[in-house]
Amino acid sequence: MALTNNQTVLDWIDEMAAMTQPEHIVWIDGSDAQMEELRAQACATGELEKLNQEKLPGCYLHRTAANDVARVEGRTFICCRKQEDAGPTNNWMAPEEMYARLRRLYTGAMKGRTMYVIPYSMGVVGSPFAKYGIELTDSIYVVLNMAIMTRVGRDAARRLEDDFVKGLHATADNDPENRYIVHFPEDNTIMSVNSGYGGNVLLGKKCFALRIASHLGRQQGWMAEHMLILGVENPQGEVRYLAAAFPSACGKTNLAMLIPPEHYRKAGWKVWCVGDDIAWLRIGEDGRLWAMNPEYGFFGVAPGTNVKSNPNALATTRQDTIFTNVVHNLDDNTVWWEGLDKNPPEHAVDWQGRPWNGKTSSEKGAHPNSRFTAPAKNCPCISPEFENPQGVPISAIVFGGRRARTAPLVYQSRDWAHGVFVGSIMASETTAAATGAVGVVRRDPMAMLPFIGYNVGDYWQHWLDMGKTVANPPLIFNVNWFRKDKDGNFIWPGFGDNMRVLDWILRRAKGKAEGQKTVLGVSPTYDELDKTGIDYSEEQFNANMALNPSEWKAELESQTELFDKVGKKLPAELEEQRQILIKSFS
Ligand code: OXD
Ligand code: MN
Repeated sequence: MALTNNQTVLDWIDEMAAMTQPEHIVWIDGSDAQMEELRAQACATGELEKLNQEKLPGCYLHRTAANDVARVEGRTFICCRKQEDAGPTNNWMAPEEMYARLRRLYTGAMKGRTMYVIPYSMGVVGSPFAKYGIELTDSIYVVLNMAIMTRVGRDAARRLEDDFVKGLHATADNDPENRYIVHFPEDNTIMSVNSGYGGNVLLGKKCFALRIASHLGRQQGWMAEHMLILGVENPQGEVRYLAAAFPSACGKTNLAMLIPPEHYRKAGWKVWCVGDDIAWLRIGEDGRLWAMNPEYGFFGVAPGTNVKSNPNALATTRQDTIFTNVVHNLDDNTVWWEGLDKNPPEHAVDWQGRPWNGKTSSEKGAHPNSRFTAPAKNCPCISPEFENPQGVPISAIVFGGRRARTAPLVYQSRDWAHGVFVGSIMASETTAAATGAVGVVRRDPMAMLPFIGYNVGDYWQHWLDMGKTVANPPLIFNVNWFRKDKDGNFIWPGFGDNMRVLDWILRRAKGKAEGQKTVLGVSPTYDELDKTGIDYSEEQFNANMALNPSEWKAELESQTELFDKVGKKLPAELEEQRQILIKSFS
């Protein structure tokens, strides 16, 4: 039975059903009974495998096709009327041409299958931030993942209005040659076909909460960003919030769930996770920037997650979690991945379903982009403000990337416009989260390169404009946990010790740390950085903070490639910032 009376919604569903021709249509009400029934069906067909319910209650395993394991940026499109509005960083095709191409792929694609109608909310239902959508899909895996990642069911359905975000996903033949992830921002529409990988098919996430939402945010005066949100509570019980943008698979989940070093904990410091991937930011009545995590769960990278790197994430995945493309340990029907522990199972199945012996095999058992989908409420450090419909006020914005050289551990930008420039020149070594070469440095402005739903030049202008509208803008910082010394070792210990850097950032935000001026802005002095319990000499600090003029000149020079591509849409302020820096390094 339909969960809404909204005629626009119902007409659209009829139209999509007429095209895809499913045998059945089922509305998702989000009830436990319905979810349980779907899990049982998926287990019966082999789409899911039920894991050891004593060790991992409510947990399941899924494997995607071997050619369908990451976001496909080359097949992701922004289809707006004018190509210029999609800009130089997006694939574009005229909407009518793309609709016609997709129509051919969707026609009859759900024959003999069930179309699930998932009403969902991005954000707490009823919150001033929240936005509502429907995803139509023929995949139970998608339904179950959406039910973890978003707020699905009746409450969301009640909020659907004519401006709801339409999403259509069909598994079709899972043909990589005909795989498309397409956004029509002018129609609030997302269409995904021939994939089953989360980032391509959980349409609430990258497609809606970043690409469509960034477009809406520009029109409506707010921002959708690829950012974690965390709260740092001091021993006096005051909590200050940061939003931080890092490219995919650069440790956002680890930072969002950070456990402070022992002496901080003993003194009463706590870190609260509000979100690990996406932040919607809007200006509050108090003139500050407020952030909300529109998601309801975590779609985290499994490899490397362990009791040391991220005990909170690991604890989060111990129940009601769907694992994708990890190792299946057949001895006790649990899961394993590289970097979980030093004891890989011998009697196991790898991410492609092949027999695998972790002690003897030279191949990886889990795919490097294997994932867990886990409810946010499982997280031991989930913020008490996670469900606050108003979100949380942001004291600092942090940009970062994975850079073996060039970028120092941390610096504060001179002001908002300079901070926007710092975000615009972000670069990182590529990871397995998207298809393509891994480890190559690529420009990834604000970690949003694959997620900006419109012209990157307009996006930067929107950032600059927001800074002028927020009466009390947060300070903007840049961090790099990944700098290496001349022997190729990481200089900074990272993980929980990143707390020491957050501590300095928040002291700056409160006007409590003097810092020292550098060409890039303000950096901590050696003394200002807490070093209790770690070996971190002044020499290491200097190596970590060093600004090598020739590396920086090359860095700023290489930025011209992207700036030139942006052409006349490039805000003059950003080129001015670049020139100022080039001069300072000359
Ligand atoms: C993600 C990504 O899955 O950025 O969060 O790829
Ligand atoms: Mn992400």
